Amino acid sequence: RQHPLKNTWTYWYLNDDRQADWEQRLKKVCAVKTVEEFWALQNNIRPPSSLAHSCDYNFFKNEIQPMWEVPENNNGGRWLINIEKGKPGGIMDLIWLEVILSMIGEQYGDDMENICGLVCNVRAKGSKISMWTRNHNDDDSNMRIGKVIARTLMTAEVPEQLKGHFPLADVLRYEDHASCQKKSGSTVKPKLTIPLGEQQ
Ligand code: M7G
Repeated sequence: RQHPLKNTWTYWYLNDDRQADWEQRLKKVCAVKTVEEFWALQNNIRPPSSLAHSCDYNFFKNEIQPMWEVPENNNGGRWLINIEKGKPGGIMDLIWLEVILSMIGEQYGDDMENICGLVCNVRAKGSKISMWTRNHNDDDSNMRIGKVIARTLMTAEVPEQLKGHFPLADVLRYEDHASCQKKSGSTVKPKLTIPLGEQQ
């Protein structure tokens, strides 16, 4: 007998075909409804660090499509974790897995309703992992969510060879999607920030 997850989660992949339209590059990989299905997929899919630059992974809740245009995201925003260029790939893979486990494990209480999914952008200029939330104006909910992400990163078990890279990130920044669409990510003024490394 399998152990059902509270929500169904879908893995999506964005390929690196730069000639194609962005929406055509986005493919649904697989949906998981149980703990066992999740690990069967996780153990067989390539980790983000082995994707080519310009590819993305998305891990989204229920039927939510990982794009700005859909109703669940068009008033939304994201908690952004920047992964400095040059960090070992294992850091990105660890953050990706730990934050996914916090979502499928329903660590966010009532704020789960505000969570849409998790994105990993694999980029030569520095990769990004971000949790998308539905309402960029709900500062209280977004702040509670950010604190759980921070705690997740600060309490993750870090393998010996990566211990020199603790904390796994310096700061979490919350940005609304509308600002990101207008400007390149690094110049968006965040609405909320959470420094890591302090008492969470
Ligand atoms: P990105 O992949 O979020 O960041 O956006 P990057 O600068 O690190 O690569 C890159 C480009 O992908 C955007 O300028 C859009 O052209 C396209 N794009 C990204 N997202 C998340 C969307 C989306 O949700 N919808 C559409 N239509 N295009 C998107």
